[in-house]
Amino acid sequence: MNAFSQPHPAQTAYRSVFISDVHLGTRGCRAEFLADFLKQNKCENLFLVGDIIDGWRLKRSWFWDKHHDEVLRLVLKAARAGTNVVYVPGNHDEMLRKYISLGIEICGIKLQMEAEHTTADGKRLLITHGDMFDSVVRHAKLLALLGDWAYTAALTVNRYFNIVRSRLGYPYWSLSAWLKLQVKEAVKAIDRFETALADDAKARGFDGVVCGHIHHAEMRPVNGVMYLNDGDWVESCTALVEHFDGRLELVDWVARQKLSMLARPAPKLPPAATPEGATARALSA
Ligand SMILES: [Mn+2]
Repeated sequence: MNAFSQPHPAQTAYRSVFISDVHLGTRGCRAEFLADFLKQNKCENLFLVGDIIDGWRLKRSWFWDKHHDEVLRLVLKAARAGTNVVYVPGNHDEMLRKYISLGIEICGIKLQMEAEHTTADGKRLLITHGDMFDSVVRHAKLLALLGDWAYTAALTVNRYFNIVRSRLGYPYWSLSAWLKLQVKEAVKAIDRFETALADDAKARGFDGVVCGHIHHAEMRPVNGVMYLNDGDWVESCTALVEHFDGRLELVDWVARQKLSMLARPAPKLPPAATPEGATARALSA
Protein backbone atom coordinates (compact mmCIF):
# COMPACT_ATOMS: atom_id res chain seq x y z
CA MET A 1 0.00 0.00 0.00
CA ASN A 2 1.30 3.40 -0.90
CA ALA A 3 1.29 6.11 1.68
CA PHE A 4 1.18 9.85 1.66
CA SER A 5 3.58 11.11 4.33
CA GLN A 6 3.94 9.74 7.85
CA PRO A 7 1.43 7.16 9.04
CA HIS A 8 -1.56 8.74 10.64
CA PRO A 9 -3.90 6.84 12.97
CA ALA A 10 -6.96 8.02 11.09
CA GLN A 11 -5.51 7.64 7.60
CA THR A 12 -8.13 6.67 5.02
CA ALA A 13 -7.10 4.68 1.97
CA TYR A 14 -8.55 5.34 -1.46
CA ARG A 15 -7.82 3.83 -4.84
CA SER A 16 -7.62 7.30 -6.38
CA VAL A 17 -7.74 10.93 -5.34
CA PHE A 18 -8.39 13.82 -7.72
CA ILE A 19 -7.66 17.41 -6.72
CA SER A 20 -7.38 20.63 -8.68
CA ASP A 21 -7.36 24.41 -8.40
CA VAL A 22 -5.07 24.49 -5.40
CA HIS A 23 -3.43 27.75 -6.56
CA LEU A 24 -0.23 27.25 -4.57
CA GLY A 25 1.66 30.52 -4.61
CA THR A 26 -1.37 32.69 -3.88
CA ARG A 27 -2.82 33.86 -0.58
CA GLY A 28 -6.16 32.34 -1.49
CA CYS A 29 -4.78 28.79 -1.38
CA ARG A 30 -5.96 26.87 1.69
CA ALA A 31 -2.68 24.98 1.84
CA GLU A 32 -3.02 24.23 5.55
CA PHE A 33 -6.27 22.33 4.90
CA LEU A 34 -4.85 20.51 1.88
CA ALA A 35 -1.78 19.47 3.89
CA ASP A 36 -4.15 18.10 6.51
CA PHE A 37 -6.08 16.22 3.79
CA LEU A 38 -2.89 14.77 2.32
CA LYS A 39 -1.70 13.63 5.73
CA GLN A 40 -4.95 11.94 6.65
CA ASN A 41 -5.56 10.16 3.35
CA LYS A 42 -3.52 7.87 1.16
CA CYS A 43 -4.11 6.53 -2.32
CA GLU A 44 -2.68 4.46 -5.15
CA ASN A 45 -3.35 7.13 -7.78
CA LEU A 46 -3.15 10.87 -7.23
CA PHE A 47 -4.39 13.03 -10.09
CA LEU A 48 -3.49 16.73 -9.96
CA VAL A 49 -6.10 18.16 -12.31
CA GLY A 50 -4.61 21.59 -13.02
CA ASP A 51 -4.06 25.00 -11.45
CA ILE A 52 -2.01 23.36 -8.74
CA ILE A 53 0.77 25.94 -8.78
CA ASP A 54 -0.42 29.40 -9.76
CA GLY A 55 2.22 30.74 -12.06
CA TRP A 56 -0.07 32.87 -14.16
CA ARG A 57 0.84 36.22 -12.67
CA LEU A 58 3.67 34.77 -10.71
CA LYS A 59 5.78 37.90 -10.83
CA ARG A 60 3.07 40.20 -9.58
CA SER A 61 2.24 38.66 -6.24
CA TRP A 62 3.91 35.54 -5.07
CA PHE A 63 2.88 34.09 -1.73
CA TRP A 64 4.51 31.06 -0.21
CA ASP A 65 4.50 29.94 3.41
CA LYS A 66 5.26 26.76 5.33
CA HIS A 67 1.87 25.23 4.45
CA HIS A 68 2.58 25.63 0.74
CA ASP A 69 5.95 23.95 1.39
CA GLU A 70 4.24 21.15 3.23
CA VAL A 71 1.76 20.44 0.41
CA LEU A 72 4.61 20.18 -2.08
CA ARG A 73 6.60 17.98 0.27
CA LEU A 74 3.64 15.63 0.90
CA VAL A 75 2.94 15.21 -2.83
CA LEU A 76 6.60 14.49 -3.57
CA LYS A 77 6.74 12.08 -0.67
CA ALA A 78 3.68 10.21 -1.93
CA ALA A 79 5.27 9.89 -5.37
CA ARG A 80 8.45 8.56 -3.84
CA ALA A 81 6.48 6.07 -1.73
CA GLY A 82 4.96 4.62 -4.90
CA THR A 83 1.74 6.57 -5.44
CA ASN A 84 1.10 7.03 -9.15
CA VAL A 85 1.07 10.84 -9.34
CA VAL A 86 -0.16 12.38 -12.60
CA TYR A 87 -0.13 16.16 -13.10
CA VAL A 88 -2.43 17.56 -15.80
CA PRO A 89 -1.69 21.31 -15.98
CA GLY A 90 -4.43 23.93 -16.13
CA ASN A 91 -4.45 27.52 -17.33
CA HIS A 92 -2.72 28.92 -14.25
CA ASP A 93 0.15 26.45 -14.52
CA GLU A 94 0.15 26.34 -18.30
CA MET A 95 3.90 27.08 -18.34
CA LEU A 96 4.22 23.35 -17.59
CA ARG A 97 2.35 22.47 -20.77
CA LYS A 98 5.28 23.27 -23.01
CA TYR A 99 7.37 20.60 -21.30
CA ILE A 100 4.82 17.86 -21.83
CA SER A 101 5.96 16.99 -25.34
CA LEU A 102 9.33 16.13 -23.81
CA GLY A 103 7.62 13.28 -21.94
CA ILE A 104 8.84 14.72 -18.72
CA GLU A 105 8.61 13.18 -15.27
CA ILE A 106 9.65 15.32 -12.30
CA CYS A 107 10.46 13.51 -9.06
CA GLY A 108 8.14 10.68 -10.05
CA ILE A 109 5.31 13.02 -11.06
CA LYS A 110 4.13 12.38 -14.60
CA LEU A 111 3.26 15.50 -16.57
CA GLN A 112 0.48 14.98 -19.13
CA MET A 113 -1.75 17.20 -21.26
CA GLU A 114 -4.69 15.05 -20.20
CA ALA A 115 -4.99 11.66 -18.57
CA GLU A 116 -7.14 8.56 -18.62
CA HIS A 117 -8.17 6.44 -15.71
CA THR A 118 -10.17 3.24 -15.51
CA THR A 119 -12.01 2.80 -12.22
CA ALA A 120 -12.03 -0.50 -10.33
CA ASP A 121 -15.48 -1.20 -11.76
CA GLY A 122 -14.38 -0.50 -15.30
CA LYS A 123 -15.51 3.07 -15.99
CA ARG A 124 -13.17 4.91 -18.37
CA LEU A 125 -12.60 8.49 -17.25
CA LEU A 126 -11.06 11.37 -19.17
CA ILE A 127 -9.07 13.70 -16.92
CA THR A 128 -8.64 17.28 -18.08
CA HIS A 129 -8.54 20.68 -16.40
CA GLY A 130 -11.39 22.10 -18.49
CA ASP A 131 -10.18 25.58 -19.44
CA MET A 132 -10.39 24.76 -23.15
CA PHE A 133 -14.13 25.23 -22.73
CA ASP A 134 -13.70 28.71 -21.29
CA SER A 135 -15.64 30.25 -24.14
CA VAL A 136 -18.88 28.84 -22.76
CA VAL A 137 -18.42 30.51 -19.36
CA ARG A 138 -16.74 33.73 -20.47
CA HIS A 139 -19.92 35.78 -20.36
CA ALA A 140 -20.99 34.67 -16.94
CA LYS A 141 -21.38 37.56 -14.59
CA LEU A 142 -19.97 38.48 -11.24
CA LEU A 143 -20.87 36.62 -8.04
CA ALA A 144 -20.78 33.53 -10.14
CA LEU A 145 -20.32 30.84 -7.59
CA LEU A 146 -21.01 32.58 -4.33
CA GLY A 147 -23.27 30.78 -1.97
CA ASP A 148 -26.36 31.65 0.02
CA TRP A 149 -24.43 33.75 2.49
CA ALA A 150 -23.54 36.22 -0.24
CA TYR A 151 -27.18 36.54 -1.22
CA THR A 152 -28.20 37.06 2.41
CA ALA A 153 -25.49 39.66 2.83
CA ALA A 154 -26.67 41.34 -0.36
CA LEU A 155 -30.21 41.58 0.98
CA THR A 156 -28.93 43.37 4.07
CA VAL A 157 -26.81 45.73 1.98
CA ASN A 158 -29.81 46.30 -0.27
CA ARG A 159 -31.94 47.45 2.65
CA TYR A 160 -29.45 50.08 3.84
CA PHE A 161 -28.62 51.04 0.27
CA ASN A 162 -32.28 51.84 -0.38
CA ILE A 163 -32.72 53.73 2.90
CA VAL A 164 -29.92 56.02 1.73
CA ARG A 165 -31.42 56.23 -1.78
CA SER A 166 -34.85 57.21 -0.50
CA ARG A 167 -33.35 59.87 1.79
CA LEU A 168 -31.62 61.32 -1.23
CA GLY A 169 -34.90 61.24 -3.13
CA TYR A 170 -34.07 58.33 -5.43
CA PRO A 171 -36.56 55.56 -6.17
CA TYR A 172 -36.13 52.03 -4.85
CA TRP A 173 -33.69 49.90 -6.81
CA SER A 174 -33.44 46.25 -6.08
CA LEU A 175 -29.85 45.18 -5.69
CA SER A 176 -31.03 41.75 -4.66
CA ALA A 177 -33.08 41.30 -7.83
CA TRP A 178 -30.07 42.31 -9.85
CA LEU A 179 -27.85 39.89 -7.94
CA LYS A 180 -30.39 37.15 -8.38
CA LEU A 181 -30.22 37.67 -12.14
CA GLN A 182 -26.41 37.53 -12.06
CA VAL A 183 -26.50 34.29 -10.11
CA LYS A 184 -29.03 32.86 -12.56
CA GLU A 185 -26.72 33.74 -15.45
CA ALA A 186 -23.79 32.12 -13.65
CA VAL A 187 -25.77 28.95 -13.04
CA LYS A 188 -26.56 28.82 -16.75
CA ALA A 189 -22.88 29.29 -17.57
CA ILE A 190 -21.88 26.42 -15.27
CA ASP A 191 -24.47 24.29 -17.00
CA ARG A 192 -22.97 25.14 -20.40
CA PHE A 193 -19.50 24.25 -19.11
CA GLU A 194 -20.67 20.91 -17.73
CA THR A 195 -22.48 20.04 -20.94
CA ALA A 196 -19.51 20.98 -23.14
CA LEU A 197 -17.14 18.76 -21.16
CA ALA A 198 -19.57 15.87 -20.92
CA ASP A 199 -20.33 15.97 -24.65
CA ASP A 200 -16.63 16.02 -25.52
CA ALA A 201 -15.94 13.02 -23.27
CA LYS A 202 -18.93 11.17 -24.70
CA ALA A 203 -17.85 11.83 -28.29
CA ARG A 204 -14.47 10.36 -27.45
CA GLY A 205 -15.98 7.21 -25.99
CA PHE A 206 -15.39 7.86 -22.28
CA ASP A 207 -17.85 7.00 -19.51
CA GLY A 208 -17.07 10.16 -17.62
CA VAL A 209 -14.91 13.26 -17.33
CA VAL A 210 -12.97 14.56 -14.32
CA CYS A 211 -12.22 18.27 -14.41
CA GLY A 212 -11.80 21.37 -12.29
CA HIS A 213 -11.35 24.99 -13.35
CA ILE A 214 -14.67 26.56 -12.33
CA HIS A 215 -14.18 25.96 -8.60
CA HIS A 216 -17.47 24.19 -8.28
CA ALA A 217 -17.45 20.58 -7.13
CA GLU A 218 -20.10 18.47 -8.80
CA MET A 219 -20.85 14.86 -9.56
CA ARG A 220 -23.82 14.14 -11.77
CA PRO A 221 -24.74 12.43 -15.02
CA VAL A 222 -24.80 14.83 -17.97
CA ASN A 223 -26.05 13.62 -21.36
CA GLY A 224 -25.24 10.02 -20.55
CA VAL A 225 -21.75 10.43 -19.06
CA MET A 226 -20.56 11.21 -15.55
CA TYR A 227 -19.54 14.82 -15.07
CA LEU A 228 -17.09 14.92 -12.15
CA ASN A 229 -15.68 18.24 -10.99
CA ASP A 230 -13.30 17.90 -8.05
CA GLY A 231 -13.79 21.53 -6.94
CA ASP A 232 -10.94 23.58 -5.49
CA TRP A 233 -8.83 24.47 -2.45
CA VAL A 234 -9.49 28.22 -2.50
CA GLU A 235 -13.20 28.86 -2.09
CA SER A 236 -14.06 25.37 -0.89
CA CYS A 237 -11.84 22.44 0.03
CA THR A 238 -12.99 19.49 -2.00
CA ALA A 239 -11.56 16.37 -3.57
CA LEU A 240 -12.98 13.59 -5.70
CA VAL A 241 -12.07 10.14 -4.42
CA GLU A 242 -12.41 6.65 -5.84
CA HIS A 243 -13.00 3.84 -3.36
CA PHE A 244 -11.48 0.41 -3.96
CA ASP A 245 -14.73 -0.87 -5.46
CA GLY A 246 -14.72 1.95 -8.02
CA ARG A 247 -17.33 4.03 -6.24
CA LEU A 248 -16.72 7.75 -6.68
CA GLU A 249 -17.36 10.33 -3.97
CA LEU A 250 -16.90 14.05 -3.45
CA VAL A 251 -15.19 14.86 -0.17
CA ASP A 252 -15.80 18.27 1.38
CA TRP A 253 -12.81 18.45 3.71
CA VAL A 254 -13.95 21.56 5.58
CA ALA A 255 -17.34 20.03 6.35
CA ARG A 256 -15.92 16.61 7.17
CA GLN A 257 -13.24 17.95 9.53
CA LYS A 258 -15.48 20.72 10.86
CA LEU A 259 -12.89 23.28 9.82
CA SER A 260 -13.72 26.93 9.35
CA MET A 261 -13.05 28.80 6.13
CA LEU A 262 -13.06 31.93 8.30
CA ALA A 263 -10.24 30.70 10.52
CA ARG A 264 -8.02 33.42 9.11
CA PRO A 265 -8.56 36.72 7.29
CA ALA A 266 -10.53 36.42 4.06
CA PRO A 267 -8.24 35.08 1.35
CA LYS A 268 -7.36 37.17 -1.64
CA LEU A 269 -8.57 35.53 -4.83
CA PRO A 270 -5.92 34.59 -7.34
CA PRO A 271 -5.42 37.10 -10.15
CA ALA A 272 -7.96 37.07 -12.95
CA ALA A 273 -7.17 34.65 -15.74
CA THR A 274 -8.62 36.72 -18.54
CA PRO A 275 -8.86 40.41 -19.41
CA GLU A 276 -12.49 40.36 -18.34
CA GLY A 277 -11.05 40.87 -14.89
CA ALA A 278 -13.20 40.44 -11.86
CA THR A 279 -16.13 39.23 -13.91
CA ALA A 280 -14.24 36.24 -15.14
CA ARG A 281 -12.30 35.69 -11.95
CA ALA A 282 -14.75 33.47 -10.16
CA LEU A 283 -15.19 31.19 -13.12
CA SER A 284 -11.71 30.97 -14.55
CA ALA A 285 -9.50 31.33 -11.53
MN1 LIG B 1 -8.28 26.93 -14.17
